[in-house]
Amino acid sequence: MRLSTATLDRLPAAVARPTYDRSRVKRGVVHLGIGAFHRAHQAAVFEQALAAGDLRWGITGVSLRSAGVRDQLAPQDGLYTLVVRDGEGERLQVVGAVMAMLVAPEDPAAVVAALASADTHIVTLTITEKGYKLDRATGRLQAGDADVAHDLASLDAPRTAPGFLVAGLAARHAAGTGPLTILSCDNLPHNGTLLRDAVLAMAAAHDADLRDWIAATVTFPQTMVDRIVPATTPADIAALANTLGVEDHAMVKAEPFTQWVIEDRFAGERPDLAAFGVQLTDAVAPWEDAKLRLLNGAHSAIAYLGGLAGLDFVHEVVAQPAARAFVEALWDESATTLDPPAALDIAHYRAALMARFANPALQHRTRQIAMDGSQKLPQRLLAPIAERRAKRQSVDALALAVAAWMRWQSGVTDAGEMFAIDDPIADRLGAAVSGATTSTERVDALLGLLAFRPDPDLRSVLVANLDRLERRGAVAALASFGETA
Ligand code: NAI
Ligand code: CS2
Repeated sequence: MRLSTATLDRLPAAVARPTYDRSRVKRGVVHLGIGAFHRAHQAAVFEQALAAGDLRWGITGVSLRSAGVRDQLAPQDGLYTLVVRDGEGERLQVVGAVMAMLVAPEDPAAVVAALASADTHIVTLTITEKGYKLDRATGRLQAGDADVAHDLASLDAPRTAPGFLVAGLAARHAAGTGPLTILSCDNLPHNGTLLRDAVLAMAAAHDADLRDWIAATVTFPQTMVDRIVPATTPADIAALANTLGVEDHAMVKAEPFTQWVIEDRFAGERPDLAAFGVQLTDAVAPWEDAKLRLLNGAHSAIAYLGGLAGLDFVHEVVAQPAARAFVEALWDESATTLDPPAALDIAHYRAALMARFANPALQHRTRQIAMDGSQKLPQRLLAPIAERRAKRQSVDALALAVAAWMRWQSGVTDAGEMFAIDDPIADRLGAAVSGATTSTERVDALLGLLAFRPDPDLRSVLVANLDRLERRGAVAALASFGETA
């Protein structure tokens, strides 16, 4: 038996559930890319608005690519369980905010209609770093991408997120529908600006007036989003079924910590976000830099070094004293590149982060974080490296982390286990590795793909680190890092 409206009253009393009348909820939010993170983060905030009696904030969830999440949620009337877990215990909440699900390739017109609806005031996106279809070095739409080319030629049945947004905005413009706020919730620096650039470039290719109208009336606030939400596993679903007494195929699991910082620049209506824990501010960048460089930078380092060492989970990596000391050294380096907000105490933040990584109940896979490294490294590790090198400062820990990403591209762990590289430019990464005969050539070829040019000193540090990883492995590299640091 599945979780659904009909089975809600069978759940144990301790499980929180919607107390508002779902039949009266309007759909004020369209979310593009309804993966695990949205369900555990933004949807939990809109759920609070609904629970407080503001029934404008139901969500239309859109999958841009596959039907998987719709197929999980539809038989459950959009209901799913948010499982919040740490070493101390577990809190269960059935969330009712997702009122409708669309699968874009099945019915692109329905997605455009949802974006154009007068009820829709906010669009949120979690489409991963690669979903923006921007060449980050030039800031232009990826000319060689077939879906981008399709949407640049016609928006009759869009394929990309920028394409859908422009088609929806064109319909709003034509009908004189009210203003719209579009919130990128991906881990990208200046995510609002990047999304705005992509949307304006797509619009300009179709209609200069539309482009100007979007530029003048639609807002794309910057956001910083934070909550560790590992991919759900079949074992998670089976364990939850034991507790609930019904099966929930759409559950998500998350840590207790959650943070959403949004630039206070809404074009139209919004819920009382501050009342639900969202921080509204004029300056998101200092929050974003701290999060991307400390949390995500360490995450990527843990993923590649831990993954090479054969460790499956983040908490297993930080349980190793050498790895923990290395993460602290990485933070010592990255922290000097930050200009933290007054409300952020870096020492406290670091201690809290380490405790979050150590959460044994999350089972966050190093391989999940290792995905899409080409899209993640620039903001997490390369930006702080460039800034420290510009001041002639050492980058020993950051360089070992980047070298671990390079070693990972060989597709083999230190124990000889082969794996596939999961990255939108996996082909080019693989060719860069196999086409090079020395570690120096590999460093040059791989960094070239990220449009990053190291100075000569940095280049030799990277080569030495990659050499060490190739010859002796991640465990030895971490141990010797501790000896020399
Ligand atoms: P997920 O794998 O559950 O969902 C990913 C979503 O992105 C899916 O809807 C998928 O269809 C869509 N997507 C993937 N590639 C795409 C492409 N090329 N074009 C358009 N859409 C595409 O992953 P999850 O956990 O929901 O994370 C998604 C993003 O959310 C992350 O990449 C990150 O930027 C952000 N995020 C995730 C956190 C987490 O801990 N899971 C925390 C903070 C931010
Ligand atoms: C992780 C993030 O998968 C990754 O790359 O570093 O998704 C991380 O879990 C979140 O940013 C935490 O907010």
